[in-house]
Amino acid sequence: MKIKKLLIANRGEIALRIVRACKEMGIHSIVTYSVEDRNTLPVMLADEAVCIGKGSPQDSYLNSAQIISAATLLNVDAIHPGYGFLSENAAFARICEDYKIKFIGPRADVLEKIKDKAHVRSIAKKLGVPILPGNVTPLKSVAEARKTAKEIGYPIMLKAAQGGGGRGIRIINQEDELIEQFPLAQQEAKVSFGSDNLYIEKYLENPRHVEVQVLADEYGNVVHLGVRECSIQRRHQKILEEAPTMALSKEKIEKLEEDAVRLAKGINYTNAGTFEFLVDKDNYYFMEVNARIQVEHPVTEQTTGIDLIKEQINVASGKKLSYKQKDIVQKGWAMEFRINAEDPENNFRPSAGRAELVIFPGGRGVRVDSHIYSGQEISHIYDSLLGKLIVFGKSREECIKIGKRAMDEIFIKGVKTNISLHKKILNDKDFQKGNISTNFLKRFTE
Ligand code: MV4
Repeated sequence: MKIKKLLIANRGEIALRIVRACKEMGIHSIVTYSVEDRNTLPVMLADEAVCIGKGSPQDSYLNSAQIISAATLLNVDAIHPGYGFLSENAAFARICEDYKIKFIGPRADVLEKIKDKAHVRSIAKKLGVPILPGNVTPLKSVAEARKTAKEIGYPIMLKAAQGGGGRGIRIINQEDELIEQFPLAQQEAKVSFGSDNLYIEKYLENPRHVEVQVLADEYGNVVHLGVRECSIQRRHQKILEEAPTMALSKEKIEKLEEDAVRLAKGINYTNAGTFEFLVDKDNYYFMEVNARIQVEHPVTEQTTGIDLIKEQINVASGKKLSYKQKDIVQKGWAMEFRINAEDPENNFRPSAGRAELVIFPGGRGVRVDSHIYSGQEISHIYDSLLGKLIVFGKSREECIKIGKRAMDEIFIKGVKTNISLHKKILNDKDFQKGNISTNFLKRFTE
C-alpha cells in the first residue's frame, strides 16, 4: 500500500518532525491541532491542518473519534501517532485497522499483548533474554507475593503490569511493608491502568538505563540501530540522552542488541520500537518495550545516519527493510538535551507565557528539533518540551564541548527554561567521566 496522504495525530516538535519527513518523501501531510495550537509551526508547515478539539488532551489529541472522523473525511492512507497521546493505544490502532487506515506502529493485537509487562517478561525469559529475578505471571495474592519476595530477597520492586512512565511502582524493603502495600498497589493499579495485575522484581539501587532502537518490517525482518543511554532523568522524565553508552563493554552491548532483536521477533513486533534495559555493573536486564517512536530518536539518527521517521513510514507502507544488520553502524557520539519550559528556581514547575524572543544555536555538530518561534504563546495544557538540542561529534568529549558551546548560544526570553540545569550537567566532573546513573540528577535538583 502506497502512503500518499498521512495524518499526523500529534503536536509540537514531533508533529513538525513528521511533517518534514513527509515533505522529503513527497507525501501529503495533514496535521491535527487543538484550538490552543492553531498558531504553531506544524499547522503552518503541513500541507493541511484540521482542528480536532480544544483544551485538555482528553478533548483534543486523545479524542480518537474526532481524529478518525477527520482521517476518514480527508481520505488519508495512514495515521502517524508520534509519541505519547494515542501512540501505544491498542484500541486506537484497532479502530484504524477497522477503518482501513494504516496505523504507523505495531499491529493492534501486538500492542494488546505487550500491554502486560509481566507477560513480556515471560517471553523474554523463554527466549533467554536476561530479566531481573522475580515473577513472570500476574500475582494473584499477597501470599504468592510474599513467597516470591522471600525467594529473591528484599528490597524488591512491586510493579503494576500495565503501568508505565514511572507510575505504579513501589520499592518494598521488608515483608511487613509488602503485606501493607500489596492491596494498596492492587487497588491503585486497578483505578489507574484498568488492571490489578502486579509483578515483583529484585530492586536495583543505582542502575543505568540503556535502551535499544529496533526496526522491524512486516515480513519478519528485524534490525537494531544500536543503544542509547537515558539514565539522566528527573522524576521519570528524561532530560538528556546519548548514543551509544559508556555503561557496558562493546561485547556486552552487542549481546544486548542481539537480545533486543530476538525479543522483537518473539513478540511479532513491527515498525520502530525501543527495548529498555536496566544495567547494573556489567549486567543488563530487560525491563520493558516502548511501542512508539521516542523523543530521543535523533541521537540514534545522528549516529547511524538513518532517518527513523522515513523508515517507519516505509515499513508501514509494506516495504521490506532496506538495511541489513551489517549495513548499520553506529559512528561517533550524539547527545540530546531536552529544553523544557520550566522554572529551575521553583522545583521545575512548568512555565507558561509568551516566548518573546527565541534564538536557537547552529553550526557544526548541532541539530535543533523544535517547533518554537519568537513570539509564540506557550500554554501549560500540554507538555513543557520547547524543543531538543542534539549535538554530535566523533567522541563523547567532543559532544560535551559542542554541547557547552551550543548551550551558550540558546536565548529564550519570556518563559523560564531548564538551560541552566543542562549547563550544570555539562560542567559536572562525574558526567564528563560518564559516571552516571538514574540517581545522578538528585544531586542537582533535590
Ligand atoms: C526499576 C528500578 C530498579 N529496580 N526496577 C522507573 C520507571 C519504570 N519504567 C521502571 N523504573 C525503575 N525500575 C527495578 N527492579 C529503577 C527504576 C527507576 C528508573 C529506571 C530507569 C530510569 C530512571 C529511573 C529512575 C528511578 C527508578
